[in-house]
Formats: sequence, C-alpha cells, structure tokens
Amino acid sequence: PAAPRWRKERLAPDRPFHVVIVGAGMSGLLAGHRLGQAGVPYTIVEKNDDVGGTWLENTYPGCRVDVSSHLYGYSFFDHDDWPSYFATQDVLLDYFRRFAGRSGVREHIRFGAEVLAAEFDDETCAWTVRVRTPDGGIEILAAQAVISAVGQLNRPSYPRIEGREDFAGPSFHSARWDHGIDLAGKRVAVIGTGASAFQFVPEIARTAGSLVVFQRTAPWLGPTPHYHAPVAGGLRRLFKHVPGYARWYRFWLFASTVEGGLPAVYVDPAWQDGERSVSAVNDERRALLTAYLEHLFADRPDLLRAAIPGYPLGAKRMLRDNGVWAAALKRDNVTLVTGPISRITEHGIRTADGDHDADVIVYATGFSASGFLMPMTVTGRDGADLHKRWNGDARAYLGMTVPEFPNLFLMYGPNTNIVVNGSIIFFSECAAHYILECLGSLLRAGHRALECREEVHDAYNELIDAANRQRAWGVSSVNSWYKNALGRVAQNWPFTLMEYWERTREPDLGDYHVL
Ligand code: N01
Repeated sequence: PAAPRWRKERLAPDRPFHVVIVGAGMSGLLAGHRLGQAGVPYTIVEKNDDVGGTWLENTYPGCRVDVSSHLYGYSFFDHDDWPSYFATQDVLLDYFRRFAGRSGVREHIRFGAEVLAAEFDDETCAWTVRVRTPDGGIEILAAQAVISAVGQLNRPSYPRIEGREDFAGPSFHSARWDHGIDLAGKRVAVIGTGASAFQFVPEIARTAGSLVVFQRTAPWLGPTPHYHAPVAGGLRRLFKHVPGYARWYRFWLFASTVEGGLPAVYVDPAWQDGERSVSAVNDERRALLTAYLEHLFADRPDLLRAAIPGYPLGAKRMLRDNGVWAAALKRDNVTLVTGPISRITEHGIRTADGDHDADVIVYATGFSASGFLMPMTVTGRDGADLHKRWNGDARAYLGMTVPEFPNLFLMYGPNTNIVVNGSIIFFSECAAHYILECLGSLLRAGHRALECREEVHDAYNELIDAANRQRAWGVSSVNSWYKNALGRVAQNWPFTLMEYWERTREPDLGDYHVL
C-alpha cells in the first residue's frame, strides 16, 4: 500500500478537519505519517512517555520479534539494514523512534496523556475526545475522525489463582518487567510458557539460583536455527550493492514464509482426529515437529513427555526455536512443573506435587486481548456504547469500522491478527491506506461522516466466522488468546494477507451510510 494520492488542500482546503489517533505504537505512527502526507491535521494521544507501544512496554530479557525483520518494518522506511534476522526489542524501539523523528510525526504526539472517552455528536458529526493530561487534568479534543491504534496485546493479564495477594516476595508481569529486582541467585517461579516466557526463561536461567517454570499447555516449536543470528555479511553486502535485491528478498520471504504457511492450518472436514491434527498436511507437520522435539529432548524422556503438545499445530501460536529453550529446561537449576497450580502461598506456588518456594514470581501469563479499546468509553450515534454493543464479542467490518460509530476507525482491530508468520505491519499499512482513502472520499464529496452499514458488517463477520471455524485455531478446544470468553475467534484473520490487501485497496462507499 502506497502513500495517499490526495491532499486535503486540494479536496477541501477550507474545511476544518482534525483527526485524533489513540496510541503511538507501530500503527498510530503510521496513521499519523499517512495523514501528514495527505495534509490532514492530526494529534496522537499516547499514554506512555515515548513511542513504540509494545516495543516500549515489553523490556523483558531476550525480547525480540519472531517475524523476519526484513518483513517487520514499514515497506517505505529503512527496512533493509537489520543487524539480525529477528531484531531485538532495543533495535525495534530505536527503529520506531527514528521513524517518529524523521517523519515529523513525533511533533504531533501528546505523551503521558490517556484517552478516557470519545463521544460522537449527532448534530455536528464530530467527535469529542476526553483526555487525561500528564498533570492529571482533563482536556477535550475535537475531531472529525478518530483512529484507534491501541493494539491488541497491551493489557497484561494476571491469572486468577487463589492466594496471589498472599505471596510475600516481589512479583511482576513479563510486560511490566521490574528491572529493579536482580534475579541473580534468587529462587524464581515463572508462570506460563507462551512467546514471552519462551524468550526470557533461557536468559534468566543463566543467573537465577533456581528457576521453576509452570507449564499448563506445551507450545509447538518451529525450528529456526538462525533465530538469534546476525544477518550474514554476504547478504548485507547484497542489500547494499545489488539494486533491487532487498525488494526481491522481501518478496521471497513473503511468498515462502508468509502466504505459504496457511494451508497447513486449514481444517479438512473429513479428518477424524480433530484434537490431534486437522488435516493430512497438518498431521504431517505434527510428525515433523514431534521429531524435532524428540531430537531436542532425546536425553530427557521426562521433559519430552511434557513437551509434546496435545492440540493441533496452529491452534496456538507456534514459537520460534533454536534450541535455547530445551537447553534452559535441562539446566540443573531449572525445573519444569506441569501439574496444575492449586494456589499461591506466602512462600511460593503450590501444586499437587507439593510447595515450590520462590523469592520472586514472574507472571508470563499473556494479555487480555479480547477487550479491544478497553477501558475507553466510546459513544457513537444515538448514544450507542461500543462495549455494550460488543458485549465481550468485538466485531468490525474489515477490522476497522463499526455500525453506529461514524468516522471511527480501528487499526489492528477485531479479526486482523495474523497467525501464520505474517507481519502485522503489512496489515497496518493496508488499514492506513483504507482509512486514508475513506477520508479522501469524504472530503472530496463534502460528506460529513461514513458509517458502516449493519448488513455489510454482519455479512462480512459471517464470512470471517465461517472461515475461522475451518482453521486449526477455530476448531481446537485448547486455550488461546485468539478466542474471547464466548469461545469465538475474535482476533484472527483467517485468509491470506493478499486477500486483506485486495479488500482494503479501494473502499466501496456502498458499504457505508453517508451522513
Ligand atoms: O502470552 P500467551 P505471551 N495458570 O497468552 C499461561 C505476542 N508475543 O505474553 O497456554 C497457568 O501466549 C498460558 O497457559 P495456557 C505473540 O503474538 C510475541 O507469552 O493458556 N498458566 C500460557 O502458557 C504471543 O502469542 C512475541 O494453558 C497460565 C501463558 O500463560 C502473544 O504476544 C513475544 C494461567 C500465556 O501465554 C502473547 O504471548 C512475546 C494460569 N492461570 C509475545 N494463565 C514475539 O514476537 C495463563 N497461563 C517473539
């Protein structure tokens, strides 16, 4: 998706039009940049003191991206010269800081300010955005359109385990890493074995006195030998000296690792063994990855038994592995516990096999992903309340627009998460393009607002639901943040990335009521 092909001063030079963007992470910065290119005034409201969103907040040891760096960057900004194939958190944060500075977007950001509420005025067709300022005051911003770019994985989820308040020592969540606590020599307990724990456990295992990892569900591991490797010198030289090489490389990565992965998670309706695998291709992958686990834990049958997942590949996010996880679990100072946690006590964690005393507990228990836009209050046309409308089951058209909420656009909204190795930045670029095209149409035609038609929204969501029911993550009963409390997959996009690109290239104004 390219830069907007219009500029406000040509379409509607005298019309006051201001956009408020919520969040200065990857999507919010992009939206700001695109609005700037179109000459539309905007303000970004960011609760943190810096840009970067998830890459600012997650500072746990070992944090890095698990999508190829050469895909995990804006298609139009400095995306070639990554030091490693999978960039570390500090490199990514630096990338987004650099982008915010060089693009000029940083000047439009209100840092340390939090959007509390946004309300649509039926008379004026404008939004009123209520912001808590850094000094604790309240400021009201007026906007003709609001773009939410708050992300999906930004509210840490703490487990509902009895006795959590009783623990006498320090504890923290992986996304709120407490760097003030030195784990060296300490008895550390880690709850969870998702993508976050998988990255920091090998790091902290090196210095912790003892480390107990509590695993409820084993992750599938995708062998990625170069996961921590620096980009080979030869490749960097090719990028530098061969014109067009970087583009070709990105295209090759996209075609082979991104779009190629989806068929493995398609459900074959005739397949019988649904809890184990969902199709012959999926079952073949299971066999390959099981063999990989057998290789990793050949010398530890106890760990191997715990390491083989009991659910189909693709039902939860597969983790990239280069052997450091297995090596960490095999260390003398590390224990893997798979029995259910019965409670947390003053001294540590209790399971059926006894008490595991700890000095520090780290919650690697993920995020409340299905609350989209929580805890903001969003009030649309005729006083409609977004969270009441959703009632815990967020839906949007193309992940972006919601009936009754004119000129509200969501980035990384419902059903736009990509599971099989795609880069979410590609999705955000598609979304930013679509939003800008909507705003351009609005200004061109002199309309005040666009509101998604209920029937278009519903038909689209039926399509998404039907497809998600035919994906491994939709049929498996395993826990995952892809599903909301109702069991519906509210996060994932079930099709190819190219299909999202197709659908977002040109808004069809017939999908919208024009106000
Ligand atoms: O969180 P998760 P995460 N008792 O929800 C366990 C992205 N990400 O922060 O599987 C015991 O995956 C839970 O167990 P179970 C990426 O998209 C990317 O690790 O529900 N255990 C699970 O093991 C990722 O998918 C990167 O049975 C409990 C863990 O906690 C997403 O963020 C890095 C429990 C939570 O795993 C989230 O990853 C990090 C309880 N009561 C994150 N409650 C990269 O790019 C929860 N658990 C590399």
